[in-house]
Amino acid sequence: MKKAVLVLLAALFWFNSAWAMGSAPKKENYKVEILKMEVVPAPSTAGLQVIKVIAKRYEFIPNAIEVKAGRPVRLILTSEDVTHGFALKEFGIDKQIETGKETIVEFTPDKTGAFDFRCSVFCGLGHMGMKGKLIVK
Ligand SMILES: [Cu+2]
Repeated sequence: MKKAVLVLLAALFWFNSAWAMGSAPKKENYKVEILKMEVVPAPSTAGLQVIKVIAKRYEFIPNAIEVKAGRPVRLILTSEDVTHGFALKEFGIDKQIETGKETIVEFTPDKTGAFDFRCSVFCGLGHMGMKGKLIVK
């Protein structure tokens, strides 16, 4: 008698799990609600001011760069001879300009005025005189 009950229970258990696995899931299990959708904007390049600057012993060309305040600036720096540097202390910039590649400096000037930039890598006897001005209007 006990054996018959066990067999019945086992059969019920099997039937139940087989039914659960094979049965079609209830529709509401697949209900997906979109509560919030955000559109993430790409970084803004609106008004980007792109300026190419050549560094060579012992000058920057151009040596006066004029930009507008509050708009992003991208300087594309290249060297025509040896490794130079581009230091613009007022905006916390100091980058090496290696020969044979472009060095990119990006910043947004948040104040107006004239600010000195200079070579920050010793490049020869005229190194100290290798400088220019950033004019932010
Ligand atoms: Cu230098």
